[in-house]
Amino acid sequence: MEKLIITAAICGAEVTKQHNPAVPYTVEEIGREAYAAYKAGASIIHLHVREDDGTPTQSKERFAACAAEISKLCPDVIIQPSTGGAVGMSNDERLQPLELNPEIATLDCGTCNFGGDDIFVNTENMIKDFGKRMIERGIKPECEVFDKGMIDMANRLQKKGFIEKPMHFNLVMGVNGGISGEPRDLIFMQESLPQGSTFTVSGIGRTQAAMSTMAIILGGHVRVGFEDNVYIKKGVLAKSNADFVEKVAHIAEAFGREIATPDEARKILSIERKKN
Ligand code: KMH
Ligand code: ZN
Repeated sequence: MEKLIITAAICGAEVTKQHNPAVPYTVEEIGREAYAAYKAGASIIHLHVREDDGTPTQSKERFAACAAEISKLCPDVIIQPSTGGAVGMSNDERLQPLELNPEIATLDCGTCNFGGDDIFVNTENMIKDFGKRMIERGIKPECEVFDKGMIDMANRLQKKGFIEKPMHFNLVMGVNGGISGEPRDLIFMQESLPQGSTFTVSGIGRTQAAMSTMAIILGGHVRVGFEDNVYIKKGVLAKSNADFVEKVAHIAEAFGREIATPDEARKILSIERKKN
C-alpha cells in the first residue's frame, strides 16, 4: 500500500478559542501549530487564516505572511490554502490565496447545509470558475466533497475540462447537512470515485477516529486537526493539532502503513514542488 499522507487542518474558519483555547489565530500561533503537526508526521497543512482576534479572512497578505512563517519552520511542507474560506464570503474574497500560486488548494464541489441557517454555497458555475483558475495557475485541486453527488459533479466537470486528472478528493464525512460518517458511507464514497483518483478522509467530530482508521485500511489518506474536531477523545480537548497527527500515526503503525514525507506526498498526488 502507498505511504500515508497526513494532512493537518490546523485552524479552519469556524472553530474558535471558545471551542478549544489551542486553536491558532495569529501568524505566530499558526506557524507553531503547523510545525508541531509537521514534526508529528503531517506532510500537508490545510490552511485557513485569521485576523489576530480570530475573525476569518481570505486576505492574500495574511495568507502570504502565514505561509512564510510555516515555510520558515517547515521548509518542505505542502501548504494547501482553502478557497472555501468561511460561510458567507464572496467568491472574490475566497479566491485570493490562488494569487500566491500554491501547489495545491481546495476546490469545494457542491453547496451544503452547514447547520442552522448556514449554507456553504458552491454553485456549478463557481466550481467551473475556481477549477479553471487552478488549471491556469498550475494548482492541483483537492476536491472537497461532502456528499456522493459532489463526487459526480467533480467527475462531470473533469470530463468538461474544468478539473484535470489524476483527481484528488477529500471525502468529508459527518458534516451537519452532508453524508454521515458511518463505515458504509465511506465505502460508498470510495467506490463512487473515478478510477485512478487518490483520496483523503476528514471525519468530522466524533466520527474522526473510525473514519481515519478506515481510510488507513482502505488505502486512502487522512486529514485531522482543529478544523474538523477539537476533542482528542470523548470529553478531552486536544492540546495541539500534533495530538491528532500522533494518534493517526500510531494507528497507521498498528496497520503497518508508513507515513509519507512531503516529497513522497507530492509524488503520490502528482504535484510538483514549487518554491514556498
Ligand atoms: N469553512 C468552510 C465553510 C475548504 O477549506 O475548502 C469551508 C471549508 C472548505 O473549510
Ligand atoms: Zn477548510
